[in-house]
Amino acid sequence: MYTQSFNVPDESGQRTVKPIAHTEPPEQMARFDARIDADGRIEPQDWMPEAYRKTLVRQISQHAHSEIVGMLPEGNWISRAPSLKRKAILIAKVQDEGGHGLYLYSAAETLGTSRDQMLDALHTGKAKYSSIFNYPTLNWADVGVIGWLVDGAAIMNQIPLCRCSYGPYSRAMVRVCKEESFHQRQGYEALLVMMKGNQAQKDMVQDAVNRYWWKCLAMFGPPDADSPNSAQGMRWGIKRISNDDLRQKFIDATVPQAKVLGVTLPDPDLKWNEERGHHDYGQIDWDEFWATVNGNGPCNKERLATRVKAHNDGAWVRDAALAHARKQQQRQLKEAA
Ligand code: BYC
Repeated sequence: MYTQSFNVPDESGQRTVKPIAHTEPPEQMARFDARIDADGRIEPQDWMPEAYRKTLVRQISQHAHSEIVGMLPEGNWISRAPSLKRKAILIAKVQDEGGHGLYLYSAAETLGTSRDQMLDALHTGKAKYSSIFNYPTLNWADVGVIGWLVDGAAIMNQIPLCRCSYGPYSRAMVRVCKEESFHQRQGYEALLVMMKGNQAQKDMVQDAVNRYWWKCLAMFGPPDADSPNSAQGMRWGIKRISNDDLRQKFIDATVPQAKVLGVTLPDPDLKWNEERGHHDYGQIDWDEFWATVNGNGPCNKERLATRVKAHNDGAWVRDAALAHARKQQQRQLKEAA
């Protein structure tokens, strides 16, 4: 359904980017710019401007946080999955999200930040994570809809990141996208089965779609005109496709899937525009989005409290792993002496 071969004209290159005020050495800066212009990769040992490093730490750590907070709404359904098969699939999916968090924290660590710093920013509410995980999962169909729409939106956003200019991030994204593709398909398949069931099951799916559709469209971030980080992110080859263009691609890809599934997308303004060659769609509630991003969504407090508790409850595991590593190191030193 989704491929890694998007080839979309990168209009961002034409956008005017204000030069960032910096005191970077001009020669190194020129070499860096030339590599970016040639669509080369920047690796951890390479020189990079401080603002590029900071932007990557911000985006990659927010992405990592989204993965581990994203485990929570679905994790709530592991004990209530309707069959052994669905339970096994859901456990594997939630575990994958934990793995994505680990690749991404590792990628961010190559930029000189520590895992502890990043987690501290998350746990104290300073760091952002995806708005979508601050909404509740009220019924089993929500789990299917998260796979179909949330993971579908995530793949749409993440496939271009496989071509991100920072090597460790782009390589991590290749594997993440492959796994996300499985997640998306399992969600869609679970919903297809429910839509062949009784009326109550069909209603459950429609209810979940109604509650998640608009929130998924907001996942792509604010409109391009209100996106302060886009122009510079595009210039640096971190972002390859703009927030609005990705949102449009997601809508265009999802409408036919909804038809096959037999659900209605809850937007009376959603219709094909022959002239544009895309679907028109209604207004996203950006006030609600910002309230959620700023900590006032329905589940923000619960998500953070659960995350902090999980981290604190896991302290003994980290202590044990460290003690084991120290013991092994001492043994090796003794043997080498
Ligand atoms: N939620 O200038 P903009 C997953 C923030 S994981 C919260 O456009 P940028 C999954 C943005 O950070 C999905 N905040 O920013 C996991 C910025 O604030 P700061 C996560 C948002 O960076 C488990 C401000 O708004 N994916 O799918 O150019 C289970 C202005 O925005 C959101 C990633 O993280 C949002 N939705 O573009 C299932 C992908 N949108 O930092 C599924 C990597 C925007 O200036 N990240 N903000 O304070 C990206 O591609 C980009 O960072 C974004 C935003 C497109 C998200």
